[in-house]
Amino acid sequence: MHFHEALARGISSYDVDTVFGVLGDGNVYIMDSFRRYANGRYVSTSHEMAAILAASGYAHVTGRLGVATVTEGPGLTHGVTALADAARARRSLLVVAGDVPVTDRGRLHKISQRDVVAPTGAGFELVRSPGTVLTDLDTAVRRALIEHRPVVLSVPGTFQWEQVADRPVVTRYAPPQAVRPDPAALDVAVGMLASASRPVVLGGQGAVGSRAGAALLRLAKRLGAPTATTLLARGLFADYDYDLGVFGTFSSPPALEAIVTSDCVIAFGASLNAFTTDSGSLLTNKAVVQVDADPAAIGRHTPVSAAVVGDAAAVAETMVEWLDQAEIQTGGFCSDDLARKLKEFSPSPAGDHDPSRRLDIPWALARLNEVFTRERTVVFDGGRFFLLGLPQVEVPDPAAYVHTTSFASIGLGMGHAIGAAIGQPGRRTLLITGDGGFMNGGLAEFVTAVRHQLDITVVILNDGAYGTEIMKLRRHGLDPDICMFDWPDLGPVAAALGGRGFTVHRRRDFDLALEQAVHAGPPTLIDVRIDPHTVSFSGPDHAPRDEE
Ligand SMILES: Cc1ncc(C[n+]2csc(CCOP(=O)(O)OP(=O)(O)O)c2C)c(N)n1
Repeated sequence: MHFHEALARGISSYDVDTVFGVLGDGNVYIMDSFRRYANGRYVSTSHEMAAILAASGYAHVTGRLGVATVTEGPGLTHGVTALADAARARRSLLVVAGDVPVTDRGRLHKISQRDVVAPTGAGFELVRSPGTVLTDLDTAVRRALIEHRPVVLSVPGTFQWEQVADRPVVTRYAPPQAVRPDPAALDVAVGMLASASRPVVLGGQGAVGSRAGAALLRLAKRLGAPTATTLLARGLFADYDYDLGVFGTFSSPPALEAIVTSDCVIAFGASLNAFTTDSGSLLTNKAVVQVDADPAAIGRHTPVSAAVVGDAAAVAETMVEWLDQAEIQTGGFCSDDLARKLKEFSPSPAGDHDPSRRLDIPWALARLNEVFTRERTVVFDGGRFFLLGLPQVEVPDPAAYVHTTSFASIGLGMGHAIGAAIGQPGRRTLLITGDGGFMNGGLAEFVTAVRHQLDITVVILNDGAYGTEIMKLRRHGLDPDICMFDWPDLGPVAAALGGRGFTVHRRRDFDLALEQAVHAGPPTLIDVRIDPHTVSFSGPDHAPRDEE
């Protein structure tokens, strides 16, 4: 068979039924074969950045390998930001990148793909010859799954129409195993838990990945400890009365109070970075036990008192067994008072409900949180509104929150939302974005959402400004004029693009738009007009103080 057919069939043999991409010389035959011979779904986006982001969002909500394809030269360079974001978010992606024929020296698209990929943090593999295509593909897939990052498979155009033998794929990928802890390391850690009187169990992304939520909760209950999560593991313990929510710079006041008075933190699959520890200050004067399947994660950001290398669920279960066997008495931190404070706290500010008032971010997000169905995937773009609004919008579980700012870029929300909507069609996808982020990377991909009729609702918190930059200029007493924009009304724009669109200025209009948005239909955009001068420009400063 032709090389492009062998590669397409090979990709599909990894249980891949959906590929996101933008086509060109370097990949059009491969994707044609993917549809023709492998019965695959090819989802075209407007821009390569969105194709890779969509694969990333898809990988996050499904837990499967995400796959994207780009063509030679600018096809790959357009995807660089998305590769950097997905690498930092630790998403397992295969990115099939067509390259120019090696014989074609003068080709305009020519660029060293390996050098383009290197600084993004993604991996790189080359198809070395037509005969090694399936081995090279397997290496790329295996690395993406094991290394939890995108791997770009560069496919020289010279091979496209060569004949290759029809062979089955032989994979060298071994699914992850629950690594049991070293008894000596466990002994030290359990000793610390046994002597703690106010421990907190903290779950991070690593605990989500190993499906350890239930085991961690059993340990927390055995210890009489509250739970907490990193930002990326939000919702891991959502139904527990003593769940503090996010541990770190996004903690609520009652959660912070509990964290500050705790004497021991046991972290599972959490890197303990500066956001989680508030630059280390939340761990002062506490015993810190870090559990991680990856030895390289231990102590990466902060010194710890005890370390256990192993699978989160396996370690938590063994800890409970040992505490039981030694008949260790624990408890006391989970009081009725703590449960009450956590329950009574609401991130939404109290206020009047006058429907004729102009819209502001806290009110709009509180309303959205209340009205928009709970069966939702929440995607936040980046900007000042993210810092103000993230705690207000609840997520049912960690897979239902797609983080898009691992590279601190604005404009990556819409691409992620597309992949999330395709990966979890039974859950409605809610994208919350600023106007700056939406114009940066969203508008062209709203068209993609319409073309594929995706169930996405986009809420634009539109203050007609780069709010984040306004804050910065104002701090120095400078005129924020250069950060102000006069965008057109985006509601009618969305309607012209084939979606449902609303531009709303007052609370009552937002309610009317939401009433329609809660019913499934074409992709919906609500352009929420916020008066920039009503937003607090002093906003929370969530940047870690001690960035590396
Ligand atoms: C790709 C990229 N360009 C520029 C920035 C700098 N930046 C950070 S926040 C921000 C403003 C975003 O504006 P908007 O989406 O309207 O959100 P707001 O801050 O107003 O809430 C900008 C330009 C960035 N982080 N990423």
